[in-house]
Amino acid sequence: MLNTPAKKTFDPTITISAEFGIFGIPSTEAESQVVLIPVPWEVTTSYGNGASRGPQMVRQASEQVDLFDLEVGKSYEAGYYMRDFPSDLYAKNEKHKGLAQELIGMRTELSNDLEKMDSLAAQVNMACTEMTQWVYEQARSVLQDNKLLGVVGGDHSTPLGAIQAISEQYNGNFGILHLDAHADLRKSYQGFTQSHASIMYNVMNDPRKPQKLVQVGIRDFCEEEYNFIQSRSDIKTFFDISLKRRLLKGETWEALCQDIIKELPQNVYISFDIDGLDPAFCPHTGTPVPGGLSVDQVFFLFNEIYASGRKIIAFDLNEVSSGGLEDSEAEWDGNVGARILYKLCGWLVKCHSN
Ligand SMILES: [Mn+2]
Repeated sequence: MLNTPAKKTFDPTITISAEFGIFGIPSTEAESQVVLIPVPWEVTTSYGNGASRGPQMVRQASEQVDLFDLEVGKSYEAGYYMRDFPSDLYAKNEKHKGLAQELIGMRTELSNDLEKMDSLAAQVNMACTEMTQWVYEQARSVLQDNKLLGVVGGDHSTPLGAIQAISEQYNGNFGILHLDAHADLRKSYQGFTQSHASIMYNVMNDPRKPQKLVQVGIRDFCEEEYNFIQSRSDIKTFFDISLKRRLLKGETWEALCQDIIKELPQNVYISFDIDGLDPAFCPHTGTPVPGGLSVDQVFFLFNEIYASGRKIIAFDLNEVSSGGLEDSEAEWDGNVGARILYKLCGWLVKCHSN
């Protein structure tokens, strides 16, 4: 049994490590039921910078979240723990992001040094594959310890290894609830096969794919992605425009949530790209798109998933970003991210109680 710790003052100068815990909960990994893996990675980020700062921003802002919560109750007593910041992975991210930027620059300038461009692409794709393997191994170790898993990115390419590990654990008997502005179903993006814009294409073409991919909030996608959605009976997309039209005509969000939940199997993995929200809640995320979900709508949806008797089995939260500013200048993004992370942890624990 843990006591509610006193709130700490926000200090952006503090270098945060695992000894500070998350949400101010002073439990060790061994004492915690939920283990979070930070993945500071944004190698293929195409537009805004700073998604690799996500784990630090969320951890820092988590100190301000009150543990008392009317929906998830005292789930936190199960203990939440974020693993230590992986400095080696962050260094690898910095190096390969540089190479990716160089390649994008050469493409833009229509360079004809094809050998160099091939070499850069190969190095970037290899680093991304190694990142996925690292996340897979981290996720496996959490699951083998009989703990509950959450991934905190990083850009949206980060959870692939975690989804593979979860799929093995559940023999493929699970669905993904994918909250995002983007369909993320591109075969590759800017020449990168493991791009943030390809995560769900990679997930759905993996032998360890889920039974169903249910996308919500999608409002930025290309024709190829739209056709891919239409061609697959195991993908159901609730486009933002369709949801908004129904709401504006007077349907309730509750009715829409029931339609979304009906598409999900019993076991639900949540992949939450913060840009699925209205950009007012994530102004510094890498690829913001107007429209989107409110925090209230998302929290309501989580509640309804639980009420339906479905089981949230793991999650990722990604694309919380500093936008390339100092972390402290994007404090709001971290604040919203931390509150979402808190609910995800809480519902995860509630779904595994009894
Ligand atoms: Mn995404």
